[in-house]
Amino acid sequence: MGKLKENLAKKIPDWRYSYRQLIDEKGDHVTSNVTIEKAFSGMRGVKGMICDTSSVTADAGLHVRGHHILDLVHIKPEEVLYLMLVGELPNNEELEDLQKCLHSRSEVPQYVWDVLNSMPKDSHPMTMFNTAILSMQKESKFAEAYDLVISKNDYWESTLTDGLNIIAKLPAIAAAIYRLRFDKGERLEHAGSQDWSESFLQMMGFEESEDMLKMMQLYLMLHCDHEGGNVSTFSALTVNSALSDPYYSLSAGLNGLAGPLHGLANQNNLKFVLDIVDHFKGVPSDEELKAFAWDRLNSGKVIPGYGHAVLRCPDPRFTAFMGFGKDHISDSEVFDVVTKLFDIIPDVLKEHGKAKNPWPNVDAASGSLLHYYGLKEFEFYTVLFSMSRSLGIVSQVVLARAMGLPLTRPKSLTFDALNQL
Ligand code: CMX
Repeated sequence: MGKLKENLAKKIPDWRYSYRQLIDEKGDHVTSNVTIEKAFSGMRGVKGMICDTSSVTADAGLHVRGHHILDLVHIKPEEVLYLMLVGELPNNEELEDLQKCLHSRSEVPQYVWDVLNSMPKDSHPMTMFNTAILSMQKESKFAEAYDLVISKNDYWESTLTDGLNIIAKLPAIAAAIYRLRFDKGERLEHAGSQDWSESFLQMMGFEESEDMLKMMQLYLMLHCDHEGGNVSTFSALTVNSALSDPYYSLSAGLNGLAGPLHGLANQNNLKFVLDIVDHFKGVPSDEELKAFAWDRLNSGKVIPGYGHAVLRCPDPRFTAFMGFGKDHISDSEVFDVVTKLFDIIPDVLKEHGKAKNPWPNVDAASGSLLHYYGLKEFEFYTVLFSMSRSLGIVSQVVLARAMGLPLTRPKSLTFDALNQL
């Protein structure tokens, strides 16, 4: 774990001190008022938890450790992992050290392949991915250390070990699922690259392409984190707060990512776009597209890739993908439809009058880039989102253990109790 662990260990004592000091000095400060309406609205806007890896503002979107996401589009997923954990970007030596560390832990136990091979051939790739992670739980160093009654102050170390052990194996696991699930032939072994995204593409069986590698690095970086209250991260943190180890916590969180209102929207968005291309035999006119969107809304379905629980602007991660697409993609009906949807859908949703945020989110553009580079099996897309989101979830559970955050346990009230307030 080398430099990452060394540098994180140096930071933790100061962070612990600052947390303690904040609670001592401002512990009774009110962050939000919780109304009955909030209790019925998924706790929207209730500021009742802490996350230091990233923050999301309604008008500018994601900031990772204070850096706006559009200022980070050049960095690799490994770098964003380091940034989330340590609070600073790694230098070249620290990056190489982390890549080496991940590479050295990347071998996947044979029983994981046996589990995947025994699953029904039409299992969703997300089910396979989360099952593979959970099946490795017996490897947990945290669970082992907990049984040996280590100090609470040291929980973060074995949590970090588990987290990096899992992250290191995700490219091989995801690539194997891709090949198995979509009949791409035998599983491919590591070809030796220490770059997390490159070794993933190699094991998937894609020809070497600098542009595709750049796109994959961007993809796996952009989805890394979105503060602490989103369904996947919040679920993972809740499970981890019971001191369930990172294998349990991560697979629990990623099960939430598999929902159509969350990460699954990326597969649904591309399906929507392909349906449009198919229906109109190409790129429709504005009027045709508008009518198509209204038909979908009138049938009670959401427009996947649009709307957000926190954002009230076009998601900067969408902007990053569109920027990449404009620089690298020509002659793609799919990308043209995605571009046109951005012109049409916000006004349609405004007129529809329900969505609080009519703008595109991260899932509105990502699929069109994957499709362009030949990764057309859209049922696989949420696995890619999961690989990236694992970086943020692991970072957050490591920090939660380092700060000794307690069991998550909000209070619920019965309808009668609320009614009597
Ligand atoms: N299309 C149609 N209706 C939408 C909509 C959309 N894209 N976005 C919101 N609405 C509707 C909601 O379904 C809700 O309707 P009801 O009152 O009938 O239940 C109403 O507008 C109010 O919702 P909201 O407060 O604006 O949005 P929420 O915070 O409840 O939900 C989200 C946010 C993302 C789930 C929602 O916008 C949505 O369903 N979008 C489409 C799915 C999607 O793209 N999800 C991915 C989000 C990013 C991610 O996590 O990956």
